[in-house]
Amino acid sequence: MPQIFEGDNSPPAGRFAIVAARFNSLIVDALLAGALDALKRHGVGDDCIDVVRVPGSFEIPVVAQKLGEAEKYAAIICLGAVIKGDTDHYDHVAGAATSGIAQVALTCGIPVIFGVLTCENLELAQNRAGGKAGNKGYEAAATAVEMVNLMGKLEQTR
Ligand code: INI
Repeated sequence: MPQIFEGDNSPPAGRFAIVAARFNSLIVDALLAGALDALKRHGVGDDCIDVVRVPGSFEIPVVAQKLGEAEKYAAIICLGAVIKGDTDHYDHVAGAATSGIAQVALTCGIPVIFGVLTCENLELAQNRAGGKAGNKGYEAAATAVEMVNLMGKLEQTR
């Protein structure tokens, strides 16, 4: 039998940072509430969570990178909502946030979780921020917990 490594939902070790955009704050505040709820349910105390607010999703990667470089956090959870408008601004903001967040994860070597909604309209975003499609902020934080536990297990094999 091969050895299988998988993260689980047990209370994770270490600190968590959440970087949340203020743009589309009605949506992002709901994602943030979901993320905090998930961390609490997984046994992460408030004293182990730092929340950093940034103007928009475009600003998330540089702040996530600064937090990652500080080597204080087990994971960083990025929350934002990019909603399509009349111009192609959406594509630029969504693309920069997506590739920037992915890059920070690889540069810093910790889980940097992509909890940025990219939606055609407000209704679709509402569905994903506590509506009928669940709360993607909650899911992002649950993913962070699983990944921290997985990284811990992989660390033990070194
Ligand atoms: N920022 C978002 O987080 N979501 C959006 O939908 C959005 N739109 O559509 O413009 C948005 N723009 C602001 C952007 O993130 C930066 O804050 C701004 O461009 C300054 O750098």
